[in-house]
Amino acid sequence: MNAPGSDESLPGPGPVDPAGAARVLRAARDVLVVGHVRPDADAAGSAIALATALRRAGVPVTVSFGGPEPVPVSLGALDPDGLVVPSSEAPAAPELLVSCDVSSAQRLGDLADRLDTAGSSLAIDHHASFTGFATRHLVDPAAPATVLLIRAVLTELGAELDPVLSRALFAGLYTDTGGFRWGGSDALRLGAELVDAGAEPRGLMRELTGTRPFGWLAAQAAVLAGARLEPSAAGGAGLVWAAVDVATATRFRDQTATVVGQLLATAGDGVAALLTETDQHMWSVSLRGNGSPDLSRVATALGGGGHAAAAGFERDGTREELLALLRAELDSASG
Ligand SMILES: [Mn+2]
Repeated sequence: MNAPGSDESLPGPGPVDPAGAARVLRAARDVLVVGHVRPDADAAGSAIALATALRRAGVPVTVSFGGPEPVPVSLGALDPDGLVVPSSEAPAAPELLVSCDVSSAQRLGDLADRLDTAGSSLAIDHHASFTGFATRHLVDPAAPATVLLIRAVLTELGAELDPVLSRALFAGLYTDTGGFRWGGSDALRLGAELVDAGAEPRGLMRELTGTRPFGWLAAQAAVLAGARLEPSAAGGAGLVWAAVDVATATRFRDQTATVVGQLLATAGDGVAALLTETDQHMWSVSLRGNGSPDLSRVATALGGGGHAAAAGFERDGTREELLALLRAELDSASG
């Protein structure tokens, strides 16, 4: 019989189930929990919920997100206990690195070096494009959000849902399912459980996405006025794209994410792309579609990843160079 916490009691490298992940987490004495760079609500909510439960279980834990970009201010609403530290303050060599909603090592940003310095790593993710970068992984591409996998791990850890955990999980669930448009009855059941445990959707979503500076109206109008429709792209399904220049992106850092949804609403059965210039000739591209062509395949070919209907990548170059690459990959994925 193995002593509690000894390595012999832990699952081996490779895939683990939620119970196996919980055993790895419970045995750890120094944990760094991270999400992907420029975290969305699924990455941030997953990381904060898991870290909150671990801290309550007496496991020393820090949360961080890879820089150089700061964490979107609005996600502070999910972190009332102040668990998140800047990546410059994240432990240099944690015993255990846990990544939430991270499909590839690149998506760890400047925290990717922790894969080498940490004692071991555990990835919890739902991307079809997950690359298998961690020592152990709990990955289910059928899960509509990483927070559903986190919920299963919390159950194994014996964590009781309360308003802090529920708000963090609900934020990820709501946003990654497109407001429960997909994810089916599992997502709705978890949503009901979280509301019963104290997630209050109206106030929460207003804190996360519902407020904008007044100046965003004019900036958004300019971005949308520059949108272009290319009917013959994506094998004839069409492409609607718009670009956010670096000045607008810097000024309205947290506010641009919803624009790609507006583009998609006009794309019919085609694809929407929002190209955001995060730095001179450095682009972050969000892709949205209807499941076909497979945007995960398109984004992966261009250095990113994601899901069939929602994916993204980051790349340097001119806007025209990126569009040319995108058109070519969309055609090849549509063929
Ligand atoms: Mn996600």
